Amino acid sequence: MSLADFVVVANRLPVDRVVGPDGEDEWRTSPGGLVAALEPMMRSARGAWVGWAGQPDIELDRFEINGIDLIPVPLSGEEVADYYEGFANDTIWPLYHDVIAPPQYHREWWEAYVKVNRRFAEAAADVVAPNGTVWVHDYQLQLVPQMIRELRDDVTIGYFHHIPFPAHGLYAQLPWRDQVLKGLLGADVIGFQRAQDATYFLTAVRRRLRHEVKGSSVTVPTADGTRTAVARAFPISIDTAPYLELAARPEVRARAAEIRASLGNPKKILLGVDRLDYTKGIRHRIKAYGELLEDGRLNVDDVTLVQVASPSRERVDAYVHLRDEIELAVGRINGDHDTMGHTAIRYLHQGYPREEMVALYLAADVMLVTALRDGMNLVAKEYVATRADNRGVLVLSEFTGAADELRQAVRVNPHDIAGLKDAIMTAVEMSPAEQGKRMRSLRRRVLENDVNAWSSSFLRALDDVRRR
Ligand code: GDG
Repeated sequence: MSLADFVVVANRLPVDRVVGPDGEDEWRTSPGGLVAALEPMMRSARGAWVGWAGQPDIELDRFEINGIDLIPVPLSGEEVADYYEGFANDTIWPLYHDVIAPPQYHREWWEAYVKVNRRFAEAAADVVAPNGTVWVHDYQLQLVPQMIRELRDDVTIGYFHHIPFPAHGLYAQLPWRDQVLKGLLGADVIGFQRAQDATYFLTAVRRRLRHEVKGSSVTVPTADGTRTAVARAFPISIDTAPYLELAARPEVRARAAEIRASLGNPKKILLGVDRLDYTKGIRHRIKAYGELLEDGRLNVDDVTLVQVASPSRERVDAYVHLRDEIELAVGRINGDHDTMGHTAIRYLHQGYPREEMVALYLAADVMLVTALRDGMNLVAKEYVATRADNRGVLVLSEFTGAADELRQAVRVNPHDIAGLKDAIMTAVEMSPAEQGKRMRSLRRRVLENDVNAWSSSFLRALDDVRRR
């Protein structure tokens, strides 16, 4: 088996199984910013990607796609239920998003999490070349850094956390809080989205494990002395090139005009694009918008809210309830306000190809990002990247990682419905000159700090550690 100098470990492999032209199953790379950012590195440095192929109960051999070596980690149906839907998405996800939904603590989920994390760690340790580099991704795999270190002391290990890290008062709820901190501290560099996340993590390390913390460095005791782990912010971004390219394509621009026309050419189109998740503040957004129609500050002949809520985690109870609540609210608002020619909310519980998403961004006068808690929020950055016309307004929750960077957005606290209503009105009524001024500054920020800048800066930090 050939070894890899650079190994990415993530819950999912960057591929989807599709039915090919002759009815045969085949694999297609799933496009995403992470893949785009890592591809050059993967190709130049004998790279491999360790992850689950997305289907339970299948054993797959190592395979190659577009020059990337893929190492599938098998999961049984029960492990998907306990490790993935259970511990990752019903314990860690709600706890780390400030308990917007109550986290469920179950010992058998934790046991599955430990077992599956070990499987990922072993797969990575088997494939990494001597003195190679492993980059572990996200909250499904928090124990993997330390597990790899125990198996392979020679490799440099990075970990990036895509979601928020909670304040100590909340984190302390986790029955396995010390084990998770130790798991993460197996990495040489632990990256977070915001400076705040890194601070919360370092506070937990100091208070729970009593390790010495100086600035962003932690002194971690080892069997034969100590080592240093660094925890700091590396705000993630998007691969801007495909967004710029799609936004300039005549057929995508024509599609944007077609979308406007099919909604009855309202004066203003408001847009929300989210996975259907309770962290995204979709209910708060819809409530504020419904009240604006009710109050007569907005009129259904002039505005439409397009809400794309792409299906997500449909076997987790909290998501089933959320969907019911949102659909009840949408139905009520539309029932009260729709006319034959105009709808208040065009609600779409569907996923779309990227071309259609870009057409929607181009059609939207106002982009509503009202997350209650969000590691970064890439939708905000995608909207900004596509607006080469320097028009459009981004309404952005201060509880997103993106808010640290996108200072020229209209900032909101989504819990404050009155404030959210005022922010929506500010966006709807903003003059073109003001839109242009803000959008130019937002675009500069996103175009200069794209996903390649993010991965380079993380890998540079890892390299610094290696040299030390
Ligand atoms: C996690 C963190 C952090 C959505 N619907 C469709 C579709 N999307 C795309 C969006 C965007 C991506 O999915 C969602 O990214 P977000 O950042 O908004 O949110 P999460 O999925 O929660 O991601 C988050 C991120 O990791 C990266 O570190 O920013 O905070 O929670 O790219 O465009 N894409 C297509 N069709 C859809 O229907 N093609």
